[in-house]
Amino acid sequence: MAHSILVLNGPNLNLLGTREPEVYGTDTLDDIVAELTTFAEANGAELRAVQSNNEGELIDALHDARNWAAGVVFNPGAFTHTSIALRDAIASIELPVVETHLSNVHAREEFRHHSYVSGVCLGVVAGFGKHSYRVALEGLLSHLG
Ligand code: CA2
Repeated sequence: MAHSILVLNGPNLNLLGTREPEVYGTDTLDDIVAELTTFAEANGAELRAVQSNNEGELIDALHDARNWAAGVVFNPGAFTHTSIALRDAIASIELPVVETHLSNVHAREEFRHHSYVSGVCLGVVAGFGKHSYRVALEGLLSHLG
């Protein structure tokens, strides 16, 4: 049976491809999701992608994932470094979540070095640009078997 996976993206990631290409690349979020969908289909998985700039909506999407998803690839954007509420949501849903970042947050400003969510995630992928999403999905699918 195909695994259903939520690909969840947080604040400002809807602007990908428009600014700061040296940090985040030139692909739009739609480009990344389209490429990831092709990879997922080739590997027996189906994706649903959600992006929100709103912390509460991200929490709602995680809660809703309990009803249909086998796991989550999640780039929480800057909420990574601020949100205990997202950490609690991830811990409460009891689904494997892979924290995913385009940039290597540890090679950037000090305030990006700490993540509130890493400790409740299955794994963390950072620094491979758009490829971080594929690596995260690959790891998640291997875990799910
Ligand atoms: O590297 C990542 O994926 C981040 O999650 C991206 C967040 C940042 O706050 C995290 O520390 C690391 C920011 C996303 C902002 O996206 C932009 C897109 C286009 C133009 C400017 C920012």
